[in-house]
Amino acid sequence: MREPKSEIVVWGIGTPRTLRVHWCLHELGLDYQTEPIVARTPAMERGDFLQVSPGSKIPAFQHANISLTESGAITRYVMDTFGIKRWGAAEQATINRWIFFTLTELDATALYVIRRHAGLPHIYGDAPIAVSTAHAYAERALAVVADVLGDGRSYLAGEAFSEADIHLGTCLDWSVAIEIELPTTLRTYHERLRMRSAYQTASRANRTPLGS
Ligand SMILES: N[C@@H](CCC(=O)N[C@@H](CS)C(=O)NCC(=O)O)C(=O)O
Repeated sequence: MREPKSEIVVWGIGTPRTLRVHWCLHELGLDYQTEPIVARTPAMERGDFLQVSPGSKIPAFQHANISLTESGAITRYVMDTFGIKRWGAAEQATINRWIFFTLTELDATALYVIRRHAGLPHIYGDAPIAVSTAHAYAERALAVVADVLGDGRSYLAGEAFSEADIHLGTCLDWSVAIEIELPTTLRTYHERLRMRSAYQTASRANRTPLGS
């Protein structure tokens, strides 16, 4: 196993999912080292990367003796290990609910289906019906979170920012990039997230050399 040059190492830049990890670390003001692996490039076959991410997926993460993949698991670990705020069980359950909802109902079931079958058809196959139903499914999932935020709260868990906002915020970036129209409530919420200085510095850290 390679020796990390600093205590925390983030593998991966350039996607909404890698942004989640950079953003979380910047929210907590943590120093870390970036290994700028870009999806679907030869770097994803490097032996040192595959030791940390055996499935060849970004983001991946190292701290002390732990290596992790899965953006949701990484942000949870970072918050558990370095976060100052401690939530009660009911609050944490609400946060977990929106993390799981965002990662399964919005990311995996809708946005990634669109990405695979509209954005990368040469790899995953052209599937126009899957893409159009995934668009409808994304809009349905977005309506659910718009409804939650519609009571005027600032963040998913109320007035305090949590990692659930990192996951939803990056999915909103992704939705906007593929021209899904957001309900007004989500546009306002999205703008609130984008104004955070940690979001802005993390976005710069997550940029690929080509800015794509
Ligand atoms: N569920 C994983 C998804 C990871 C994932 O699919 N990452 C993409 C980039 S966003 C990737 O590594 N793609 C390269 C490939 O599938 O070969 C997470 O949230 O971390």
